[in-house]
Amino acid sequence: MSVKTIISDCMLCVWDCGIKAHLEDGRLIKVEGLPEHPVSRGYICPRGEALPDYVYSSNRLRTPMLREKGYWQRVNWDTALDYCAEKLTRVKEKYDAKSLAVFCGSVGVENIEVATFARRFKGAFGTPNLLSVENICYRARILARQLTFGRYPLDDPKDSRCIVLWGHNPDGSKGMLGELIREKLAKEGLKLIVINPKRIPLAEETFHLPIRPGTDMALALAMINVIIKEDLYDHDFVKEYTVGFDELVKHVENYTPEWAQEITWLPASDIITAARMFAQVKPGCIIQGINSLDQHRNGLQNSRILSILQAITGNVFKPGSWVTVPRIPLTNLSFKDQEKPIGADDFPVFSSLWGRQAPFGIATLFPEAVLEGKPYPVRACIVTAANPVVSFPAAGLFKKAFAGLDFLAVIDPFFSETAELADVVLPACTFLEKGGLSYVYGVVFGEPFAMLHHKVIEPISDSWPDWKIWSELARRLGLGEYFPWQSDEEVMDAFIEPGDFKDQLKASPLGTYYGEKQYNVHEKKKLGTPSGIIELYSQTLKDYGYDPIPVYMEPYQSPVNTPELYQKYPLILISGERRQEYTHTQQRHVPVLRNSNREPLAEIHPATASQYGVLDYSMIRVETKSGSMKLRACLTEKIAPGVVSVPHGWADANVNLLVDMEAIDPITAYPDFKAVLCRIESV
Ligand SMILES: Nc1nc2c(c(=O)[nH]1)N[C@H]1C(S)=C(S)[C@@H](COP(=O)(O)OP(=O)(O)OC[C@H]3O[C@@H](n4cnc5c(=O)[nH]c(N)nc54)[C@H](O)[C@@H]3O)O[C@H]1N2
Ligand SMILES: Nc1nc2c(c(=O)[nH]1)N[C@H]1C(S)=C(S)[C@@H](COP(=O)(O)OP(=O)(O)OC[C@H]3O[C@@H](n4cnc5c(=O)[nH]c(N)nc54)[C@H](O)[C@@H]3O)O[C@H]1N2
Ligand code: SF4
Ligand SMILES: [Mo]
Repeated sequence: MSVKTIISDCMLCVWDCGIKAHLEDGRLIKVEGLPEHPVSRGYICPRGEALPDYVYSSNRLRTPMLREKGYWQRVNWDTALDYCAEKLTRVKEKYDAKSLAVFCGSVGVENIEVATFARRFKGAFGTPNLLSVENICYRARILARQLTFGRYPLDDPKDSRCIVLWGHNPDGSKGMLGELIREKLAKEGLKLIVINPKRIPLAEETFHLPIRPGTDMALALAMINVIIKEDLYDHDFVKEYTVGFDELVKHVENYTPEWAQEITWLPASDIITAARMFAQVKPGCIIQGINSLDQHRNGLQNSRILSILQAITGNVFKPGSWVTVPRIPLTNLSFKDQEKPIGADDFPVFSSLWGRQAPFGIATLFPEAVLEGKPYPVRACIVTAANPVVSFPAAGLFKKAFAGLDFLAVIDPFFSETAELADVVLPACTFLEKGGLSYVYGVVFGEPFAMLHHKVIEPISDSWPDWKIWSELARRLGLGEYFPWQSDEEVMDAFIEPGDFKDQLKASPLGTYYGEKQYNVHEKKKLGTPSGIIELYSQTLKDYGYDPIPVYMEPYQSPVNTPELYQKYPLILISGERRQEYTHTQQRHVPVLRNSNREPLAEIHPATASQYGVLDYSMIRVETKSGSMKLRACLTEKIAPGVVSVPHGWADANVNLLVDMEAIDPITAYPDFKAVLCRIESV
């Protein structure tokens, strides 16, 4: 028996933890964390440990599948790809190239190979329509920080003395951060503020503000009011490096803690304490939930106000605050769009900030483009590394749109719910079956670190890496010249120019730093904003007709904004808190994970449950004005009374049937996943 261990990293979710993959006779038998990995430091979550079961799952797609007259047939690659090429050619001739959309999920954004090839293909085909989770997930905060700082700084918790976990539960969504915070609490007496309608594990012994969902902006404005009134802001920093402070002072005058108390369900005294703590214990960083604030009709401004809070306390570009890292030197393999993607005209800041063209359109407008032909018809779609009929809001509408296309192909290692609607399904291999590059650490951790992603096993059955699928399809469309690569290695070489960095990566199996965190950049050079300094007041937003300083806005559905609806739906639904066992809609078929998290549960406070006669673990119906679903209740005092928290990603109990797109953010088109009015009843 031959035994082998391969150092690689897990790409099941965005954090890319280092792993040791143990093999016997070429078969993966065990996966452990990699203590030498400087970012994940040996951390591994249950999904990582379950990788052998995931990768060898009997649910894997083994060959391409073609649907003919309603029946699925296994076919070979030639048949499947010829069919796709013929359909795509027909759609292009009948409409034009831009009637094709390429749709990418979170893997399709984070995995450089999956993302790059999808992008390159759409460029070569001639459509500008790359649609992705960019406008439900991570982009709003990037944009908000760019608008404020002219670049994208990230929290630097290692060196912080005060951390604010704002709508973020690391134990569910970013385990290694939870470990780091616990170490700092034990060793360094870290001050931790948790702002969350739920008492998450890290809130147990620390300062917890159980806020009303969707009202974070009110809290932030009131904290700024206190910091200014009590003269706790960083005078020198504000004077030297920011623009718009005088306007900010006037702006927050009436946003007092007493005003915010009414709105947020938090006592004014706690708001004052939080403001003082954050302004006085330095360095400090707000670690913003990736989307608990952005997924709101005022989401971009929610992210902006946190940037302003960080700036006026001087917590920028210093160790332990928010810092930037250099960009990794990679070759851009995308084409420049010749036409505008859907949504570009209506969401100009999202689509092009200061002349930098975003390479994607507005995914939440996809149903409108398919079903109503607005702003022009989208008639064909290739979905890769995404399961939008479950993961996107207004799930019924998305399903209708995917079902209504002239042609739908899905590239996935598994037969997803979106694949069920397809004409052709193409079996991709998982990240363990291909080599690549892991570089997202700089973008999501602020660590300028990268490693070569080493292939662990051979592709299962007849599955192919994504690059090969796109390349072979392109060849059949006469676009082969743009896809000359023949192996994982050649693909990697295309990303990284030969030279020192490539040599360094190849010589470092455990990964390597490609640069250093950038401190004090504001002192050294002009920032990328029009003024060259930090913009508390954004003239850019003003010029586009948006608020230059964030104004508080109630969630669209709320006791205050829609009191009549509140009469009928007197509870607040929040959706999508992450669980260790699953990445979004994935892994439900992995027995060890399913055994530890069997079904979706609606978390409800016992006092709220008793008002509706709901017992623990009993079946309930959760209903919003858009739809209803059945699932079991989990009574817990951890969740604020009046709030119902439902996880996302469960195809048979899809919370996105309850979330609509009636009020999307006017700047980013994000939907509101987090504060929707609902009611519950026993069934
Ligand atoms: N296990 C696992 N990890 C993941 C993922 C996964 O699917 N599974 N997905 C990855 C991806 S793509 C993303 S985008 C991130 C998401 O990461 P996050 O958005 O940070 O998700 P959570 O850590 O679950 O934090 C959401 C928290 O916000 C709270 N919350 C809800 N509404 C509000 C509100 O209005 N205000 C405030 N202050 N808090 C609120 C919830 O109670 C919950 O504890 O996770 C990543 N990590
Ligand atoms: N209600 C609610 N809904 C939400 C959220 C929420 O908080 N609340 N969060 C949203 C967020 S932040 C996100 S990012 C989205 C995520 O939404 P999606 O990205 O659509 O969800 P996933 O389930 O991760 O789908 C990924 C698909 O990629 C496939 N896949 C895995 N590896 C590969 C590969 O190497 N190649 C290919 N081609 N396919 C692969 C998987 O099998 C799976 O079918 O969900 C969103 N939905
Ligand atoms: S799934 Fe778990 S082990 Fe894998 S990258 Fe994400 S957090 Fe790390
Ligand atoms: Mo996400």
